[in-house]
Amino acid sequence: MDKKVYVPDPSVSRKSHISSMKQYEDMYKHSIDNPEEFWGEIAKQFHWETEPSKFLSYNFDITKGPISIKWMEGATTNICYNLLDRNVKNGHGDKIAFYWEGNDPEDYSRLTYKKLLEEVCRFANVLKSKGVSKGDRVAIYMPMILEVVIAMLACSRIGAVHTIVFAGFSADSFAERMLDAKCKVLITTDGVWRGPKLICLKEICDAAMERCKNLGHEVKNCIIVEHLPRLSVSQNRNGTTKENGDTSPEKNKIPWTEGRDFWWHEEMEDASTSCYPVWVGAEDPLFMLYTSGSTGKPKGVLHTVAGYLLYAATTFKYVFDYRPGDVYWCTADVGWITGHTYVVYGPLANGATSVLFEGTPFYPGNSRYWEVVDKYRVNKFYTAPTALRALMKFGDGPVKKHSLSTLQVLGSVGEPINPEAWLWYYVVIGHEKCSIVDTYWQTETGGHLLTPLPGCTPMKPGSATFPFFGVVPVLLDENGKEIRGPGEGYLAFKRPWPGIMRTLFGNHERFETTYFKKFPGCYCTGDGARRDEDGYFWITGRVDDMLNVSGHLLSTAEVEATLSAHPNVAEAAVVSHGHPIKGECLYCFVTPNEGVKFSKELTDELKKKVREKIGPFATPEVIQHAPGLPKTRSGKIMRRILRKVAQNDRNIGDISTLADEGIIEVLFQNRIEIK
Ligand code: 6R9
Repeated sequence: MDKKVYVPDPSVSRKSHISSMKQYEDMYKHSIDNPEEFWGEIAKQFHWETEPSKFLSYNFDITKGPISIKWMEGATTNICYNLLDRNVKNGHGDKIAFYWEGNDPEDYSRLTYKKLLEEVCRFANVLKSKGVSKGDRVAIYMPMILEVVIAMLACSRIGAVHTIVFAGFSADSFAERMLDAKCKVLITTDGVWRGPKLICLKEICDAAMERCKNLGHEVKNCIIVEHLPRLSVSQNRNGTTKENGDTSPEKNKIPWTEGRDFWWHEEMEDASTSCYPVWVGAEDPLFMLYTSGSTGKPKGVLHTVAGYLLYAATTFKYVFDYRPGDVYWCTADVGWITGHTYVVYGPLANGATSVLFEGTPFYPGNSRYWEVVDKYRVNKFYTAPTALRALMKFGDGPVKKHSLSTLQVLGSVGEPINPEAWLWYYVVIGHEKCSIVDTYWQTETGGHLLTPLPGCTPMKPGSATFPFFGVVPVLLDENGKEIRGPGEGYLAFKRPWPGIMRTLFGNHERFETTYFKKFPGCYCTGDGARRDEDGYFWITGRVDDMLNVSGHLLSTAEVEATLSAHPNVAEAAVVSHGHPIKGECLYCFVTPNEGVKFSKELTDELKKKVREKIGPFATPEVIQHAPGLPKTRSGKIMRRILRKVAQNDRNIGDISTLADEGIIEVLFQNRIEIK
């Protein structure tokens, strides 16, 4: 099945920015031969207060000195100015920047570019009044509401560095990040409804700020958006309560510290709607975002202004084939890099109209995504394989109730998309007329690295296909030797593209060691990949997830794809486990579809399938029932924990990124001993 190539519909190709592989190849070659000219041309559409003195300088080779990457050095600009003022000046002031769709379908609103600019200016003035200035770090712990975008852009308007922590992290994990970043101010909300569940964010923030204080760093101010007005019974600063018809007042009271805490709406009341942007250097920091290391403390990935702007804008334009009039929706939370680049910076840099969604795919029902697509006539949609697989479990019924006729481009990000999920996306969601863009990239890379282009790239289900402009991928073997032609190895990149991170905050040495030491001269992703006969790239997963069974090198992703291809399987994860004879063997975790019983027949069938598809050496040793899989809060399977379950080792280490701790015990209970 994964041999089939899906060629974009000619009617789509005719209209797309890049309509043939020939055109892609020419542009790609230009971006590599003359990056200065390629990116320089793109830079012209933006405002530069002063022009750069040098367009690109870098050292990617650690044996020759410290790693450094600089784009447009000497230029000054302001990213917020480029996203908002520039678009308003170009006549898009009344265009919708965001349609906001709340957790509750009855809750929705919209914001134009002009209004967004005003709100951003007001909040930038509020931040200034709290002593925030250029270079200061501001923590953001918020749900998907319009104020989160306002807060981010207000920071960038005054040169402050936002540090968003996904509002699902525990107080301790949040504190660790705020402490590392030495955040001066924190922006949050009183609480949020996630599906049917109410979460009091302010309580978590208080615990995190308390912990920071005990560890020697004080967050000076906390600004709180009142997000729950319809049910809120909140204690205001005079200690009085106001009630709006809620039946359980105690539950919704939020804790308050006089002098430190301020209501967003009260601060905004008198703030001016104009705020002159602070012109910052091209290489000044824009934001930092923590990403978990497999060991040790989280890494503060730092992105800078000019390069990130160029890359976010350009990838958004070409990968989603953006054109005026589009309604684009990326379901990612702003707490992740996808939310930064493809909910906020990329779309706004293009003057696009987006949907900002607060809810979940399952509330109030399993067709919520498709309802929202029809409601706003979304034509470009971007989500994660984990969401697709979760929705596939309920069959086609919830989808079929909706037209989805507006859809043109469907994006995927976060994990390899297994061919079944790809086909479901293509056939059931996209009605076989949409281009699927399987975008491979990382927090560290700022934007897409490998991806098909709509209407252009012939698609193979599960392949992230080819490099984006300016990106030079290589496959390396263990000794750093380049694998040319078809083959499998470590995925690395030979030179910087504008959106690559510049350092890990406060720890340049860790930055160099983690990404540049193993293969001098290359940025090492930590992922494995395969290149097929046609030059297509296939991500095989994290290199830690590779295994060697009786001398055969195998990626767990291949086995997972085979298992999840079974009609009764919803999801599968595979880890390696020590074996006295084979060296390593496959230990598999399988989640059956809704209503399917996990039986011996099923496991026998699955083993047979793997044997037929991959080879007898890959036959799973164990297939364990997993009612659920341990996942990060952004939906990635944590195979590290599964390895511990397989080994019966309860010493599972840092689980701050784990979404549901409860599942671990269940998995230990269901564990199967290898005979
Ligand atoms: C954007 C994002 C990065 C890791 C990356 C890789 C995996 C992301 C993928 C993919 C296969 C894709 N990954 N996209 N694997 N195909 N299309 O997810 O950033 O959270 O930093 O994760 O995710 O393993 O190294 P981040």
